[in-house]
Amino acid sequence: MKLKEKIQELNARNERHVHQLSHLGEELEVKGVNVDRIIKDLSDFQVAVPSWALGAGGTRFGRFRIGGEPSNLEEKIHDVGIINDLTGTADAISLHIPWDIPDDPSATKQQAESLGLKFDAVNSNTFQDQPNQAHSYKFGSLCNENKSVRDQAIEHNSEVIDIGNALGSKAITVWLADGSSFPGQANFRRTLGHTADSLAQIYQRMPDDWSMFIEYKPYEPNFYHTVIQDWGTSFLLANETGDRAYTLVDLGHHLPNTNIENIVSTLIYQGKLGGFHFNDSKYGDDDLTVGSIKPYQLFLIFNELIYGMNNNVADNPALAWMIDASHNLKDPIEDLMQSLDAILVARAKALLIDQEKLKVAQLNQDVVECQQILQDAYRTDVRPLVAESRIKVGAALDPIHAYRSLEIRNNLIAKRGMDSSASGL
Ligand code: RM4
Ligand code: MN
Ligand code: MN
Repeated sequence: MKLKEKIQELNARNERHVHQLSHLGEELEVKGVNVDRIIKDLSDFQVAVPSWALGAGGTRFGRFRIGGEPSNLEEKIHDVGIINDLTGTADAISLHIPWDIPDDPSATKQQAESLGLKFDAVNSNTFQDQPNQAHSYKFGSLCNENKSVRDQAIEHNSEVIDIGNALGSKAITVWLADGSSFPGQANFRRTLGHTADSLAQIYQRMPDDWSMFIEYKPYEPNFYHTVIQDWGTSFLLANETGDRAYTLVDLGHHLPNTNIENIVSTLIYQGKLGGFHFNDSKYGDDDLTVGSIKPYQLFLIFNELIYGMNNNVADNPALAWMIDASHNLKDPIEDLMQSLDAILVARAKALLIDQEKLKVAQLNQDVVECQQILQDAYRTDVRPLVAESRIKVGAALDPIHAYRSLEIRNNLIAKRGMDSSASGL
């Protein structure tokens, strides 16, 4: 029996869900909420899974095997197919080059299509040296003072674009580790200038219908200065690079307490928000499960994302959504499904915000009422809506429960063994 059919069998036992949904539906209708519209929005919402997320993640101190890890791209795509069947929320893969280079792009594309998957933004990697590489990125890549190093990094990005193009991707994400660890080591102006020049050259190599997403991060791996340290620097570079260059916001790439929802709002206002990497963090780029630490922040971010796209004065394009987490302790498939669920929960709560009422309260400067409106939405248990959005597209009412009761990890271990390992960090 196919996984989809097994899911249907499990979904058939759903009396509790039916009861919870009708109860919530009645409550929300009294408030004037269009429940079907929200369920449809959630069913349609799709988030890409990066190819590096399917294996056990590691820290610089160690890595612990989970068993049945995918050891090649084909197996990784297969695992994303499992996640998509169970959740109905993950219809795309984001490839990381060179960790996952397809030997035969058309066969890879076909395999993905047969599982209902497509390829989202491709990611380049100039933060590690690869075997037989002529020049080292030890002192930076696109920012490097040495032109040969910059040219090599530009060439790599160009190859990534070619691979992505063969797979049907429409965007490249550039995240740079470039910077310096000691004061005086690098010249800020020159490194930024080199980076701008290099990005412009990569931009030239993109097909006309492609976009470039420029990611920022305040620190790590460099600890003194990062060339693209914040959204302002990314925004500046995106503006200089071209119309199809955008800023990418990764939730973990901010100093503690940064108001990320404010950043999101400003970028959409300028039509420059291109992509979004979901994760959660307590300290830095922790790459933890979405919604595991700051679910209220995620809700506030979704509020701005939804408001921004509903009031899209600057024609911001549809966003590329991706989970960018690392799975050191949990089974990656389970962890990714928890993240996808948290994303839908936050989105559903944000969709409940009565924007008209909020605007009136804001204009009346009724601070208490503004907070009531947000918290009334946030405190609603929307899980029945999220479950229903999955059932509607043939995915599992409860993905984790389905995954466990169908013993999917054990089946993968039986096929791939305990010691298989995936490429990535
Ligand atoms: C970085 C950044 C990038 C991701 C790498 C693996 O911190 O978040 O998006 O490609 O990690
Ligand atoms: Mn990221
Ligand atoms: Mn990161």
